[in-house]
Amino acid sequence: MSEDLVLWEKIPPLATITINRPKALNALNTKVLSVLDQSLDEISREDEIRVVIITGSGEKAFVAGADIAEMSNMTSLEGANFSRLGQLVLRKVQELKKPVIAAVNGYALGGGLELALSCDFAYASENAKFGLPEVTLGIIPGFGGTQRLPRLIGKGRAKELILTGKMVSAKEAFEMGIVNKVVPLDKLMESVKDVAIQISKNGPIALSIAKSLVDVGYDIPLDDGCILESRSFGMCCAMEDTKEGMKAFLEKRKPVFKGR
Ligand code: DAK
Repeated sequence: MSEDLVLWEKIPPLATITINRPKALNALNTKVLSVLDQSLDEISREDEIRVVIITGSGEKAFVAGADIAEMSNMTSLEGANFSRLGQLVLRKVQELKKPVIAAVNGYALGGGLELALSCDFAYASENAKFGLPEVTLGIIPGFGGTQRLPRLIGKGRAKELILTGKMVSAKEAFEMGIVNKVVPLDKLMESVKDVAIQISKNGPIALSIAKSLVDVGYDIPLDDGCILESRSFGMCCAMEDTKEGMKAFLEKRKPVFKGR
């Protein structure tokens, strides 16, 4: 069943999405992208889910890229549609109103690295490997890699990865700023869940606004970003959660956020 290509489980306040094609190292084909798209829609409607984790099935790969077998037979139109589907799904990850963390448990290549880049940040296992090997196949990254990677790690480092197509280790990826933390494979989900739980305790609307301010603000002039921040801050002042957060501080108790 195509639904099994992507599994998602909800253990509030977290949801974990698992790309589940381990025999093909979780490569992204049209069906996987479509089911991932549906899963994101379902998760976005669940208020009790506060933070989302994306990982890959098995111990070898997060996602080893877009599906080369499927792409090898595409016409120009099919290629453009496939690239657009991937870009739209990854944009949905980026714009989800809940923080999304990538738990990179192995190869994150091509579209797999691009999926991780669309998340808010990533932790990796020691065995993980990263790269954009598209040019070795005579193609270019098609799911936003030429745009998101330089924004994250700078143009020079991004171009080195994109133009060589080489793979780097989790340690190198950490040093470049692609991932925030590297842990042994058997500690990866525990580490990601720990930080996800920490995030989930914060006001959900504040999280959503802060996430979007960082993303939107990054691409506009500083002054415009600061104006956007002030307006958003003003909006926060009208929220029940803001009043609750500050009241709880003054009353020396933990806040109870309701997402209002
Ligand atoms: N697609 C399809 N199948 C894949 C795959 C992939 N990306 N990666 C691995 N597999 C399959 C292998 O074919 C193999 O299948 P069987 O032969 O068993 O049927 C199985 O997974 C296990 O792989 P290996 O036998 O190769 O395993 P190894 O441990 O020896 O090697 C590896 C692991 C990750 C180093 C190797 O599999 C590898 O190099 N994989 C390809 C990595 C890669 O090049 N990824 C980038 C794909 S390109 C665009 C849209 C999107 C994109 C670009 C343009 N537009 C339409 C404009 C994105 C492009 C990409 O992501």
